[in-house]
Amino acid sequence: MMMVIRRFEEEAARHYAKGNIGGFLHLYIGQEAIAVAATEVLEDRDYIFQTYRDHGIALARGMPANAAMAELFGKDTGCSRGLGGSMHFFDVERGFLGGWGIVGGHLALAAGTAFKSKYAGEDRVTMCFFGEGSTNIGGFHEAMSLAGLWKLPVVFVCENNQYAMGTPLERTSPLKDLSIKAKGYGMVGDRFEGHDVEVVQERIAEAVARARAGDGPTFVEIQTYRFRGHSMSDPAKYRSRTELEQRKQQDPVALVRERLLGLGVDENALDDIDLEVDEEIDAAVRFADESAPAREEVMMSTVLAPEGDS
Ligand SMILES: Cc1ncc(C[n+]2csc(CCOP(=O)(O)OP(=O)(O)O)c2C)c(N)n1
Repeated sequence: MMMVIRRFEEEAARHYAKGNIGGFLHLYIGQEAIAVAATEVLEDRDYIFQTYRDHGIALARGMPANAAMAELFGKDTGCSRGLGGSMHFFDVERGFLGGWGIVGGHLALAAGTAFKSKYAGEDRVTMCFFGEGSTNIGGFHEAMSLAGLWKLPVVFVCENNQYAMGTPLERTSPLKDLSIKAKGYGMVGDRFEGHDVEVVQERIAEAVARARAGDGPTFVEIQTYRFRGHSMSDPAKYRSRTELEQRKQQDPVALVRERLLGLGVDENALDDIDLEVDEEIDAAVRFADESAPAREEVMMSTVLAPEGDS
């Protein structure tokens, strides 16, 4: 799955450059271990929220690559009927509730679904992903405060990839360890590195178990790094080549390959998986390319209330 995400996004970048994808495109390359491990410990009935950097989590949650690529291409067969594009993936069936563009805004929505689950007595956990930039936004405070007070079944996952657009964390936060913030909201905090998929899975499972047992929310800070710019229009000049190269030494996808080889898995078997992934993504591009564009009547039906409705 980490390879699916990696190849999906490399191909998305290529088609963005070719002009086949419009709007914004924020890549998740380098952060894949988090999406795969975190969604692995959730049940199908659980809810997930993510920012605009949403392709990885959506794919890990089971969204078909076809529907994801078609959305990027602005096609009617896309997961949001081609109306949302990269930042607004949505898949109600899989409990993937977006794809949100307002930094910190969706944390309150996550507290909302968690409140609903608790109120209705449903065994559902909400997992909400966001960047470290969100932790300075008013919405973060509101959501964390109510979640802590009402012991809501939610896991707040801060993917600290070190930069909010071009601004490093030390220029926006007096804290290096963001997980300390959890204490102020009466919830458990955790903090760990995000490049090892097994570590992420083990640690995030603890937070999910806590929420499911009715023991309240957790704020998890996962330290990670994005290998590409903030979005496709960002050449990322605010960081050095050396820093980037050092971080790439901890490429989560390469680490898994190394580990599997170390365990005696046949290299050809891994190459076969890579080939299968290539085929899946190539097929998704063909599907997106050949699909019909987003339809005006669908767009109008989601923007305007039918005539006569008040
Ligand atoms: C309320 C709000 N302010 C500003 C922006 C512009 N903006 C988009 S992404 C971003 C940086 C967010 O960084 P972070 O939360 O660390 O997430 P990352 O992009 O690193 O995943 C900003 C400031 C926005 N979308 N919403």
